[in-house]
Amino acid sequence: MEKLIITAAICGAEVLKEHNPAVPYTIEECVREAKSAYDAGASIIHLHVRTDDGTPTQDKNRFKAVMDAIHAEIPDVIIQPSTGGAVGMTNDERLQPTELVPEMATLDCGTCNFGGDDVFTNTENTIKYFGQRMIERGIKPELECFDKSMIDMALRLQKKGFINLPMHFDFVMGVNGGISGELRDFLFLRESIPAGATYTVAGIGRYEFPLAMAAIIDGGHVRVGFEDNVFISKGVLAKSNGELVAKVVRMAKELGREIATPKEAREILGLKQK
Ligand code: KMH
Ligand code: ZN
Repeated sequence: MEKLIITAAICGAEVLKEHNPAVPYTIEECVREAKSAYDAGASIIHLHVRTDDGTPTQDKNRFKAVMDAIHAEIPDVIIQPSTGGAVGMTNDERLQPTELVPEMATLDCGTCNFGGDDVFTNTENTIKYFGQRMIERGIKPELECFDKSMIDMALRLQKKGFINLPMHFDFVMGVNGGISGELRDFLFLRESIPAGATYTVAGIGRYEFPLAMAAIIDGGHVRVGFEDNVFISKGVLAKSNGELVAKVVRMAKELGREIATPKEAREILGLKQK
């Protein structure tokens, strides 16, 4: 079986220090959390950035400063900026990190409720616009799907030329407004992507580790991190993103699945080697 790519979503846009004091806001805190995840076995850092007071921003200068600082510490790690940003941001605001031409970036494949009164808006035209931008800049999209319909959207837009092959999906499961994180729903999603595609699964909250286990067994890949879950076990806060990654590494080792280095992750995902 292919080696396991672990992505660490270290920061997110919604989770706060009030939820877990180790959630990073400053550049130094982002570097600390990225390094803890990398040292534990993560090969990809899914990145949101904040101003020092914790306000989410898509400012390209802030992204550059954080990405440069992470790469100064861990040069080979794959950094995957978010183009989702936070609910309510405009498309062009969200697209700013693509100006830095990262190896990868997220591409959100549909609109969904996002808890409370929030709606995370990604119309078909938005997805086409983002997909086209990523093709022009040679950025590999991680196709974030919060529901089955978003896989269908991605497949349709691939046929229309807005997404290149091979496709790499991220099943984000358990958002309040998206698909649940139950095993039957995981199987539904993973059976809905074409042969030749890869996927990672991001289980929100209590779904994080059960879905990681399912993907480890299935030959998929895994995303963990504070963006998705702040607990290492029921009621116990994780001390770092690295602690969450280390748990996935232990699970994989028990099941005989080896962990991919960044170089191996690039091979699996078809990225250029650095
Ligand atoms: N913050 C969410 C509204 C992404 O990174 O592309 C969107 C999000 C998706 O986190
Ligand atoms: Zn994100």
